[in-house]
Amino acid sequence: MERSLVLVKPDGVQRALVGEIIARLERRGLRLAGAKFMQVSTALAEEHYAEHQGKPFYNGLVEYITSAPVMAMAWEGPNAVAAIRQTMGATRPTEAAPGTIRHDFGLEVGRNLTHASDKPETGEREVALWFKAEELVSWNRDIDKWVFEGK
Ligand code: D4T
Repeated sequence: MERSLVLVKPDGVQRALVGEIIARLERRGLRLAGAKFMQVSTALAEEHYAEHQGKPFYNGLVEYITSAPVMAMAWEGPNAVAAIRQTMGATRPTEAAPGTIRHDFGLEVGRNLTHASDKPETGEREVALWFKAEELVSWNRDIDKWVFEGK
């Protein structure tokens, strides 16, 4: 079972799209493992975006993610990382496929509404960065056997 960090970024929160984004992930069949509504510190933003340090958009990225609260979540499921990135759509909203969140609600890469982990290893690392172990819930959902083939 893979895990991915999902952030509804400040633009998604300010535009009241938290429920819409959660609903799309729930309907996909993914299972929520943790969630918290929070103001991101500069230190956490810098650690989260460490791989982009030195790039021209890095400062804007840190300013954007700390500019208002975010909804931070851990979602899980088989192939969760690929499934969630598909539901989010390409990083640039104008390159995102119709029906994806970034296509349906976004226009600019610097206001692309969500973050999702890009690889299973990144998912584990990012969930551990954003959540303490006791903030994550390990549970069996009654519908799991109708969504997860191996259950
Ligand atoms: P995140 O990390 O937000 O889910 O985005 P992606 O995984 O889809 O894309 P990324 O790591 O390549 O970029 C991280 C973040 O930087 C912003 N960005 C990116 C930007 O403002 N200008 C750019 O040219 C690029 C490439 C958008 C997402």
